[in-house]
Amino acid sequence: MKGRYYLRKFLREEHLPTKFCPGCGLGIVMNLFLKAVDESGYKELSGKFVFVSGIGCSAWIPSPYFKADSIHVTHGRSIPVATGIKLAKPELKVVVFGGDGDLAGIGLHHLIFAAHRNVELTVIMCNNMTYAMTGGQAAPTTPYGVKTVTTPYGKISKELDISKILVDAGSSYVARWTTAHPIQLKKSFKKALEINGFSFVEVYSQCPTRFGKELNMFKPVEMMEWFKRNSKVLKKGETIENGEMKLVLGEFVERKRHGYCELYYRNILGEELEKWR
Ligand SMILES: Cc1ncc(C[n+]2csc(CCOP(=O)(O)OP(=O)(O)O)c2C)c(N)n1
Ligand code: SF4
Repeated sequence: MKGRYYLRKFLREEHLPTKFCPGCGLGIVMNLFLKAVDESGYKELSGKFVFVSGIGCSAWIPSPYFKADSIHVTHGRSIPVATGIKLAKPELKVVVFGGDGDLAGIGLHHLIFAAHRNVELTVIMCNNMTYAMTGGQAAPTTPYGVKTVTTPYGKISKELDISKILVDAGSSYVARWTTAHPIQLKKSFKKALEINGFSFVEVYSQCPTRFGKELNMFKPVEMMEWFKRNSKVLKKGETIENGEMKLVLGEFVERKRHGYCELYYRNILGEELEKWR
């Protein structure tokens, strides 16, 4: 733990090591998120954060590992539960962790409406391009042409660009990186936690066990090198169109909008939320 003092602060050591496969990207996401929390000045998670997740490998990032209140809910339903928690306890940071299947497959409509309403949540979507926990079925995010157990002839639809949809839906903050871009990813986690509105960070994360083999990449590092080779960081002013490159990365939007919870308290309950900031 030397040099990783924040892990001791925020993780329940009795549950370590994690159950993730060796080389899985989810450990990188967990580590960088906790570093971002630490650098944002939080001394502890408990009493400040609530973590909500559905079902899937990615949903196991916060619990049982984080020293904080956390809840696992039905597959795909983390956003409505998180919204309810935020409305009842607006003083808490409510953070959702989930996979692309959970958030962008079965739960997609919840995600779009949370962005549209600008609910003050931070949502971290680990996109391993597959349903890893159940054996590697194709997800909406699986790229065109990739063979999986449910697309034996290769997927015949294009991957859904979730970040783009959530920019259009009205999110306050949207960014996308890969586990091979740790500095940018940590910075985006910090920004997402700071922003008062719906913030979304998508992370391409390697699943060597279930997805790597579909791409003939058997080592985690091969997938991370592939992320680097096949990605493009969007420059200021460029649009989020997926052109010739597969993985378009960057901070796609950062804007000020009133949050749903703030407006609910002001317009319906007649209370100002400023006192909690
Ligand atoms: C309502 C319901 N449908 C299906 C399942 C089976 N199931 C569990 S996890 C999962 C997919 C998980 O994929 P993803 O969210 O991408 O997470 P990953 O394991 O890839 O991190 C599915 C289909 C379930 N638990 N509940
Ligand atoms: S199956 Fe894939 S996503 Fe799940 S823990 Fe293993 S490597 Fe990670």
